[in-house]
Amino acid sequence: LQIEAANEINTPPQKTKCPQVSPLLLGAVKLSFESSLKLKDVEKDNEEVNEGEYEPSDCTARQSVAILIPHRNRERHLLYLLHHLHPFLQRQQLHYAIYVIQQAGDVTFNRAKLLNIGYLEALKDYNWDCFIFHDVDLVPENDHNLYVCGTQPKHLVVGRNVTGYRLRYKGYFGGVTALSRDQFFKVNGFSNAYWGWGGEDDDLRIRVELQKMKIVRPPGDVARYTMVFHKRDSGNEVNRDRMRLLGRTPQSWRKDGLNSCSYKTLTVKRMPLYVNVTVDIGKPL
Ligand code: UD2
Ligand code: MN
Repeated sequence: LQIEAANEINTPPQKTKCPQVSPLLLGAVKLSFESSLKLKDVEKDNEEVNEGEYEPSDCTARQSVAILIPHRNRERHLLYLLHHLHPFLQRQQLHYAIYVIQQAGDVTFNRAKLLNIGYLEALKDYNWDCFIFHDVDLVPENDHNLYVCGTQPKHLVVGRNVTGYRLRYKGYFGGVTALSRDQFFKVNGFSNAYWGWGGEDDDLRIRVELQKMKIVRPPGDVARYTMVFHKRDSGNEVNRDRMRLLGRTPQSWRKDGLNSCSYKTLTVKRMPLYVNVTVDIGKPL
């Protein structure tokens, strides 16, 4: 009898799967961008987050999701995003972690390559089901925009404040996208060849289409974002080669992507609210 009683104490309470629709969702929320906001405040508001990672305590999340943010020199934007994204993801009852992939040095920025690296590095920590490729300056306005993956790749940004909340062009695949581990692997990730601004998102769309997958989007009233105002960064000048590169994607995608992504990890810092991976990604050929 005593042994049985002891066993009972040691058995953790069984968690059930989180509900299909989280009861915590709020819908459209008013976003704030206070210039007085400090990292310490955001850390204090999110004490249940451990080294960028969180899981619901009372149910088992339906998906494990890695949020990948390419970054250099946008600290203020990162702070606003962390401030809004942590509670947003928790209301969706997800098991998630946020990774910030930081390009070292000042050679031309390469968003796509940083995101490939994020995928490869995050998989060293955990076998994530789903990856969200996320611009640092886009804050989701409505938590019905679910950060989970489905049977097809998803584009989560239909509209932004700066473009009148309308899709920029047919086939537009920029800003925030959700691909499962397998979907991203199947397309060999992003191209590593896009240095500077533009084209890399269209390249990913072509890869997805070549695999006969179809991009899906949530309804326009849900897939809304506020983009924090910014000018073009120095070190991220328009990529004048992008049209030529896009023309070659059907020939090059098999050799240019996850399987050819070479880089040097300089540091992995586990901060309270995110994992910071700083990398040397080399320079354009
Ligand atoms: C658009 C797309 C973006 C990407 C880009 C072209 C939307 C909403 N976004 O963004 O996904 O396709 O065009 O490359 O359509 N970054 C830094 N530091 C830098 C430069 C860039 O952190 O110095 C990161 C940051 O996460 C930023 C992202 O790269 O959000 C895209 O750069 P952007 O915001 O300057 O470009 P934008 O708004 O035209
Ligand atoms: Mn932007």
